[in-house]
Amino acid sequence: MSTIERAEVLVTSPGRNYVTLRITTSDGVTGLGDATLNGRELAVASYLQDHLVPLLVGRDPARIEDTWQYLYRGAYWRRGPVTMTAIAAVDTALWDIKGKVAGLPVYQLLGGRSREGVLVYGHASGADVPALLDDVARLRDEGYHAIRAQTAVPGVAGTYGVYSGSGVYEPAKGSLPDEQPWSTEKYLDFAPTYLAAVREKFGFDLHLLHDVHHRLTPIEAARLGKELEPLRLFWMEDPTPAEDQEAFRLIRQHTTTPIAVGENLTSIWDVQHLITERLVDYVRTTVVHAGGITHLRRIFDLAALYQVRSGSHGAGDLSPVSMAAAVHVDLAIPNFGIQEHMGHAGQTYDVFRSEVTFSDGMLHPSDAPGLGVEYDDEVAARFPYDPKYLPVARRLDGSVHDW
Ligand code: KDG
Ligand code: MG
Repeated sequence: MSTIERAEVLVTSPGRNYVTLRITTSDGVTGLGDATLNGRELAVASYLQDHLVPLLVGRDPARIEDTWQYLYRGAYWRRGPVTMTAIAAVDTALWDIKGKVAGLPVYQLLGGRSREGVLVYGHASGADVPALLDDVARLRDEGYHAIRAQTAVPGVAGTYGVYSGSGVYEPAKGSLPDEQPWSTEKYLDFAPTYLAAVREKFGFDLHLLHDVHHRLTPIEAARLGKELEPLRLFWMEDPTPAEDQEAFRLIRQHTTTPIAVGENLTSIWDVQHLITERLVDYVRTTVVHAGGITHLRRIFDLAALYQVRSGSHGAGDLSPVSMAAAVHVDLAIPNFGIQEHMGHAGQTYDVFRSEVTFSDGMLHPSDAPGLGVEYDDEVAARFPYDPKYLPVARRLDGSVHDW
């Protein structure tokens, strides 16, 4: 019987920090799993190195479900981003290995294609409305059929989602958290005007998305959703902090604007009521933060019963290993909705050589066995870990707000 011979925790920073688990079997087959938790990278690296790697060596790599149960139930301490990201890395690496052993891409192990490609949305942003409109045009010309729009709110420096300069958007910076001002009043007055400007210029033949990024109370979110109804958004994302499942009922009672939530939720229990009480339309949990392919599939299967669709998070802090795994899952599940696709810095792809391709607004996995991503140790060694924090938001009176 093949056994797990080695599990290595790899930390590198090609453009930003990534933590990766590489499992090697006694037959010499390797599998990769993303273990990146933005701003808390080393906590997951330690959880893996100090607590999970000793449990993996000698196990049968084919027993993915049993290993998942062993690491989740067997730990007594359950859920939470650090635990679930560490378990996800093990799970993803084992699916990669299973695909390589079978000689099949992972989506074939999940039941095969349910669609021709994975519809993705790109990120458009700008310091002001004209810059945003230019950015939407750029993405449309690149072939995107779905675009998320974010613009700086005048008088609110450092608004979430706005690129400063060129390259890939990266909110994590600085050896201490950047503190950014926030005004709900200014945001609520301004956001509907720029989303309307996008519709006015580009019409309705484009899926338009917007991320509120947890900033509103339920009644404020209800007001925004209602006001945005004529713009027919694909979704309004994270309108209120996601851990309060009950809060979504109030939003729901007031608006038909579709709601997406879940990028920072990590288990089926965190989305249970959102799904079973039909409080949201899209669940944004990911392979990397919600326990790997095994657990994400379980969440999406629950969602399918309630006509809730997937819309997984795909910001740059999810490594190309996560993105490849996401595309395999997205291709296979019946209730796929959309996949976020922010892209990565050029150096990132030098470390993670991914065979995922983009064409006509969709991502496609390769047919290589496993996930189709290789890790280059030599290039990775050129990019040492670089500590960074996500920002903290403060209201104009100085009190801490949700970032
Ligand atoms: O690490 C946090 C980011 O991934 C998050 O802020 C990005 O909200 C986000 C999104 O929708 O991509
Ligand atoms: Mg988001």
